[in-house]
Amino acid sequence: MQEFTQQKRFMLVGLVPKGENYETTLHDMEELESLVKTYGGEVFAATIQKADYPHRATFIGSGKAQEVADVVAKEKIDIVVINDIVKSGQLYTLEKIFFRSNPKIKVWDRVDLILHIFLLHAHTKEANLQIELAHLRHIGPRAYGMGYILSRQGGGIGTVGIGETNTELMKRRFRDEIRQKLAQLEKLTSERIRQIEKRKSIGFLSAAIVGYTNAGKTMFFNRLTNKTNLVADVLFATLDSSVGKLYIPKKKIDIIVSDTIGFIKNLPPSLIDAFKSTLLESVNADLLLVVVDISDPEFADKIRVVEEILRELCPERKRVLYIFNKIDKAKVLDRTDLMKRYADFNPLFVSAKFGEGIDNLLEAIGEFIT
Ligand SMILES: Nc1nc2c(ncn2[C@@H]2O[C@H](COP(=O)(O)OP(=O)(O)OP(=O)(O)O)[C@@H](O)[C@H]2O)c(=O)[nH]1
Ligand SMILES: [Mg+2]
Repeated sequence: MQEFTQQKRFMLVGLVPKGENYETTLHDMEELESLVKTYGGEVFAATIQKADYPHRATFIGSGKAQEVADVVAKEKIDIVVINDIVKSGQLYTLEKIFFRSNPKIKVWDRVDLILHIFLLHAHTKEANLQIELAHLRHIGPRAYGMGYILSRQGGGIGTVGIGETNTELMKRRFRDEIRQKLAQLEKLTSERIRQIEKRKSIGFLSAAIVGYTNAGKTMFFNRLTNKTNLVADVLFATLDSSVGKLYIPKKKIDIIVSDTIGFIKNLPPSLIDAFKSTLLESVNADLLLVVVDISDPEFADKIRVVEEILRELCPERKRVLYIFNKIDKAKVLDRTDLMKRYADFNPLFVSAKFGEGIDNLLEAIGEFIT
């Protein structure tokens, strides 16, 4: 995969939309910086624009665009990321404006950045296919008519200028490629469904670990199942789903536990849709274990994001346990208050890292899983 050969220099651009406060945008920008680091890049400049509505042609407004162009030249920026979901045409216009500062400049939106990270971290065929599909759909209009085409090698993310090309031909290729990948993915999805059905028919109950990215889901999964899946202080370390067994003393049974891709703010529905195959394990589980990084000052906001995505994924409400993780790291931890605030979700307090609270958790799973 030719994702990056040398560290890229990034500039971030944020927009404070109507009704949102500056503080929230600042936190979002911090998260964007973590995403850039996860990708292996470094941030050399950032700017925030207050705008009630995104500008039609340039999203950030032409004055701001000019200002960014100057910084691109001065700081030798390779990639500008807009912290939002931005239309292809607007990204293209911005690229044209920044071209004079750096002819190789790339302008990405938040989704582009996430997709590039996904591509770096994908290890299974299913994950790769889902990402390629999501990318094709996201870049759709940019894939033809604007001098861009997807790199053919392994369907990777990458763009090669081709000048003037037959737009109709490209559109057809684009549609064929989507159809082909969908067919491949469908095969893998039915295999996954077959496995889930098989486990159900044997009588296995299942619990799915879900939550915001970097909450500690995989570390928690490893602790429960004695596995050694990759745990890392980056966003989206996990992109697949894996399953393991857990013995529940109270019921004297083994249950299936699954770990999967984490959630993040401002995911377009098409991206969630692309990962439906991977997320099947979670959707089909009898119990959801929502892992929350309680040492994160933004945890309440992240719980809201996770709840929103879960509502979309599983409209019929499942049994849920909130697992407040990283209690060893939390500076303030008012258990009584949290128990009250999240009483509907039977909060439990654990440290996946050091094992604290795991016995109580096994008790609770035994009680709630049916
Ligand atoms: N201090 C502390 N750190 C933890 C704990 N659990 C996880 N971590 C750390 O949190 C980081 C993320 O852990 P992961 O298990 O990879 O998190 P995840 O939710 O699977 O993340 P993604 O797969 O990237 O979405 C790692 O650096 C872990 O070492 C905990 O209980 N205490
Ligand atoms: Mg993980």
